[in-house]
Amino acid sequence: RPSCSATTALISLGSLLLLVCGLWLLVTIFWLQAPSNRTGGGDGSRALPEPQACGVVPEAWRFDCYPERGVVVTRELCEARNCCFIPASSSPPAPGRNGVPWCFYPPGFPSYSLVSVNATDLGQTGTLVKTVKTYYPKDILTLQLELLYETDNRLRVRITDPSESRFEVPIAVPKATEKASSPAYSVELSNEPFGIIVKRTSTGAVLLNTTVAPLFYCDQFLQLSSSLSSQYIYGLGEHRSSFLHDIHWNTLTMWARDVAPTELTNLYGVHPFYLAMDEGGTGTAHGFFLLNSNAMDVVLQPGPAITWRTIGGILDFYVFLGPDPASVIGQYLEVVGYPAMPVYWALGYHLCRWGYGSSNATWDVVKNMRNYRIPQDVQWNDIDYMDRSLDFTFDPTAFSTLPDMVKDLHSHGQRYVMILDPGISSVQPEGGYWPYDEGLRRGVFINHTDGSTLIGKVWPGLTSFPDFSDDVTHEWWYDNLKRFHDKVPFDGLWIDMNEPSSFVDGSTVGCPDTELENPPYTPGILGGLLRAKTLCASAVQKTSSHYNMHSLYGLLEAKASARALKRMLGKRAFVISRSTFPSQGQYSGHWLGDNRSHWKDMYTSIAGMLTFNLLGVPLVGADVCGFSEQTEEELCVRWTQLGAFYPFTRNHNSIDQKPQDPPAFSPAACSAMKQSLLLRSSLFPLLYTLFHRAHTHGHTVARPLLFEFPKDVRTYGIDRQFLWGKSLMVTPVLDPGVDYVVGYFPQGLWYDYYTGDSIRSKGEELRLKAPLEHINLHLREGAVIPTQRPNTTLFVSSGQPLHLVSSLSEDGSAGGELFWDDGESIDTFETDQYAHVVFTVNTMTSEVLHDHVEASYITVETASFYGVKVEPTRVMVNSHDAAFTYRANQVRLGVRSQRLSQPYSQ
Ligand code: MIG
Repeated sequence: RPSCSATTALISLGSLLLLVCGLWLLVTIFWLQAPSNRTGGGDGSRALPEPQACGVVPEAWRFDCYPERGVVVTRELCEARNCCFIPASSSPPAPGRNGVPWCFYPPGFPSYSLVSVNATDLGQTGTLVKTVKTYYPKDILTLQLELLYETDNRLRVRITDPSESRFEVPIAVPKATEKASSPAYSVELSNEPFGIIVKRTSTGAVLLNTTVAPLFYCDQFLQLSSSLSSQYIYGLGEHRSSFLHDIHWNTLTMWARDVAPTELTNLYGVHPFYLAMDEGGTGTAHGFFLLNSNAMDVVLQPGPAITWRTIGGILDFYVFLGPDPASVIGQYLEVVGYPAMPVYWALGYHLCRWGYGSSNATWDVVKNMRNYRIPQDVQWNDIDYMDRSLDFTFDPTAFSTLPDMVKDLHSHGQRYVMILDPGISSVQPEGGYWPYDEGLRRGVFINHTDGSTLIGKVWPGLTSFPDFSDDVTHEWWYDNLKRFHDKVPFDGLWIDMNEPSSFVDGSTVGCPDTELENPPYTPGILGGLLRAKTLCASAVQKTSSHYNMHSLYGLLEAKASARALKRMLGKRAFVISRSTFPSQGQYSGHWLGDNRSHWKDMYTSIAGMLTFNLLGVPLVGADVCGFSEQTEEELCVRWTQLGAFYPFTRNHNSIDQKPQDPPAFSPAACSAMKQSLLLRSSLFPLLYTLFHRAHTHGHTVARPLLFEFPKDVRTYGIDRQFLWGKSLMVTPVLDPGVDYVVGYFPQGLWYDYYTGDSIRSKGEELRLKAPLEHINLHLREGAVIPTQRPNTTLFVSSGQPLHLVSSLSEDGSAGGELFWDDGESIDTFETDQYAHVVFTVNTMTSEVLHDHVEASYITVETASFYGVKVEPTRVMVNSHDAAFTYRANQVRLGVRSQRLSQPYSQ
């Protein structure tokens, strides 16, 4: 049977030698031999498309028929695929971007037909058939279609091979039991060629239309295209880009990869999900999620349209109807899982670097921070703490005092986190190495197809890689962690290099030459090969081949790590992972990887942070002050200020760079950093409550402006500002040498967070003062924000009374809430061990919605009200006169440690 890998022809093209499929010839033979296989109309010829037919396809709607890289696509090659060849009028829009395709599918290019449809309990099922094979091997000519009307706002579509089971992503998704009763969507099926059109019932907006290009379903080449409802597309991580994706011939390749964040390159994580605004600027939004873990290209083109091109698994996708952006995210997270509630200290200030060199040097940094009374909750160590880079060891000389340092951290209410890499040394160090020996004994490592252990190379040298898709490995991982914890009582884990990363391609002995290693089509992966800087695609894991499991490595390691920590410590797990996949937020947070100490990297971190909030991993931040290259003082101050508003804030630095912890800078810079960290601690009650909302409702923590102002198109591209929750707007300085910043203020009333000064915006850009020690923060009208007196650790500050800040709307009202629990017990919400207080200003009331012993610990000491237009003559708290001051529209009140709840009695 015709197959690219089986049959090749050498075509000489001027001085260029190209190896391509001998396809035209083979297809012809097929037609002569099997004409009776064809069904449906058509004259049976596969003549080249008519030039007129090609010419009518507008450039924006040309779907690439020749996506192979490194090939100069000629008319001959293109026509061998029966595609249209028209050299485009313009050159590619940006280097690395593949502009208008010169070779594209003609109208009527062979695709599947829908030959039968039947109703099912949950929707419909149908059969798709096709008679003409494509130019990729192993076409699956009969497919099963399943439409599942799972909820009123969620449609699921599965296209599978009815004759053979194919790989499916091993994450738990909800199973619907009855068909949605009044879906917000309607589905139309096109028979010939087959296509799905999904519309929003209320507006008729077309959210999906897959008839725009042929469907491919070969064993290793599955492709689905659709129109997009608008040019406003978000998500599709992990990539370095603006928050709003450029749809101008932008190919986003997905395949977990260890590489410093670079534009147009596949990075550490894989998230085939997008959020899109509907057409017409109505503010409604929808989402799309392709549940597939294989290497893939996601092509955005100006149609606007999208193509999903994956090399394995099945086509299994969801459409989420919103209708507002925030509900789209909530609906997506219902499928992949809400993020875990973080342990309270996860939200504190983390300090780290590669190359402290010794435990005493690390300890000195902590002590210095204490001397300056700069907040610090967590101290970290990078790989230099290890003995010869071996996991579960520490350097007996340079880090001999590590256990003492960790005890000292604990006695100061601080925590300790260290790095672990998945690569386990396979060379016997002197004295043996239990993790490897025991791992071999239990069979936890990933093997070659011949059953031998796959050996790669990472920091310790030759390494084997645990297969976290196997529960046996989880148990072994736990045992290792426990043995190490008995020596060094760490509190959380930093899991790095888990793409998984290797310094050699595939393995030390290479990889076999198989279809998995050399698929007929390879997406635009950095390095050009699936095995580039990772394991062989053919390597064997418990659940499936590494070909299918590769991009799940970080997810499954995080799952093993979180499980182990919970079991060992009996508290919520703290895990930060470099590689991520949908549902990651249930197990870990994420940092954005190896950025550089550049202003541009600080700016792009906002898009990264916002995107991961959309992807259900709200505990996210970038290396503050920059990882590689030398930072500078001004950058580091501005970055610490911005970082104070990352949901996860960690200053981290590469080896051989000068120290960049706050005391390493001038007194003025250090004090500016300290102020921003104190500010962050003071906002902990708000931040913690937002994480509760993320955990229970799938809300974002760091939130793009468009989520709160979806009707204001001017917010759609904003990624230099963001919100915490719905009300606190952060406008950081992202440029050197300025003492002002321009920010966009959506229409409404805003208050300067520090002064209470009001701004009434028509929806305009404003120039704000921003001296070096200042980060602009504004409160939107109608909010009540719980804050606390800050201290050097959250352990201390979280015991302080509340100060409530209210920003009155025009009619004098405001509202807010507080979630409070012991900060570290597992599942406090699920087991009713929490307090939930709602604040409402009209006359200000606070109502304990959910009472618990936690509520009796909370007291309110002071309150500010922004936007009180007339000086009051009297202010009363619980029918007693209260002392207050009035100045420039604001009332500040002493409440004298008012309890929010009666002392708790059971
Ligand atoms: O090959 O552990 O992204 O944060 O400092 C580099 C050393 C390995 C990469 C991580 C970075 C960390 C570094 N690691």
